[in-house]
Amino acid sequence: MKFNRRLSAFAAVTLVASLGLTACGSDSDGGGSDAGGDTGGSGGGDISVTFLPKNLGNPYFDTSDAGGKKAVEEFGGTFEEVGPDTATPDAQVPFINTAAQQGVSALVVSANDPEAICDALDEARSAGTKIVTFDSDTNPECRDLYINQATADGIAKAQIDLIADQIGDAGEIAILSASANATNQNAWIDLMEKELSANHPDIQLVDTVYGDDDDQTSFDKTAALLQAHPNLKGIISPTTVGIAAAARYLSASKYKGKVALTGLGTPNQMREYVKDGTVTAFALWNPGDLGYLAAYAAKALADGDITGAEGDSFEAGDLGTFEVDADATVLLGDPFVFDKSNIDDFDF
Ligand code: RAM
Repeated sequence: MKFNRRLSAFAAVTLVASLGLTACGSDSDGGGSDAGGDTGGSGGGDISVTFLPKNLGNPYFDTSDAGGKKAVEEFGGTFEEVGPDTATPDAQVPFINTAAQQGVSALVVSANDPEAICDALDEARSAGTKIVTFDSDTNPECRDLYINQATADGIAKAQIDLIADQIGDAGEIAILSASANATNQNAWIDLMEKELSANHPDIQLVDTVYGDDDDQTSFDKTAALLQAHPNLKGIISPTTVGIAAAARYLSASKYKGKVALTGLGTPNQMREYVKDGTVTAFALWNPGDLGYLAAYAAKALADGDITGAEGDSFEAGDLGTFEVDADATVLLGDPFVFDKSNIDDFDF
């Protein structure tokens, strides 16, 4: 449970400014990193925090990990970001093993699969490393804490409300997701399907395809979807990589303005498509806040201030005080909807 803020336009701009979150700031070179990669951020302090995103080269994780770096610098720890090039289930394992061998205080990871990295995480925990998942969880027993960007119900409902509004609450839609095993997208898709059958009887979900959080694959899957379903009215892409690639495809096609597109995107990647009329509205949270909160949670665990028990509370710098909910989960806030009236207020 969170006590003190939601993502309002004002707060987001203020926080973006205070975190220094311009488009993409991180230590990543965007092209993969060696498991023993460069140490970024300021040294000092005795807390070392390694961020391990689903893959490198995704502006969403550039922003979240820059938020984490900012937090680690604030508390005088050592920050590192490592990660694979592709978001495949076990690609993160060697990076987890290296972090454990290095004896880092905490590993902050967005999981490509709920189970595939659990053995490696167990070994790291046995070696004394605290495990914080953020963005995409593992099975709960594999980590100390999960930092959740918004409730899965809220994320699912926001996307269904958006597409229903954009297609007149009737017709065929499809989902363009990330990788097939992604814990976060799969939870959202499951809840979107339930929301459709409960409250939108005239919308038919005709296909769900996977772009693997890879730009070209997502682009190609969009083209294939449109070809396979000539009556498609809309696409939901609950991934920042997918929605940006789908928007690029639609904006240069005959489907522009005819097939609706919504989902989860970053304002900087989606701005041109909102302005050119390809996209009306989409949702997200502030990934910088998410990484910042995850880093402070990692510190609280490493310092022994919290164990992940329900009711534990900790300070997260500029974001204030947060409390641990059931299942060792901490909630950042609510999803936020971006459209042409507000998109220029954001820079991430
Ligand atoms: C992509 C990733 C990430 C997800 C966002 C919405 O960047 O799949 O896990 O949270 O989209």
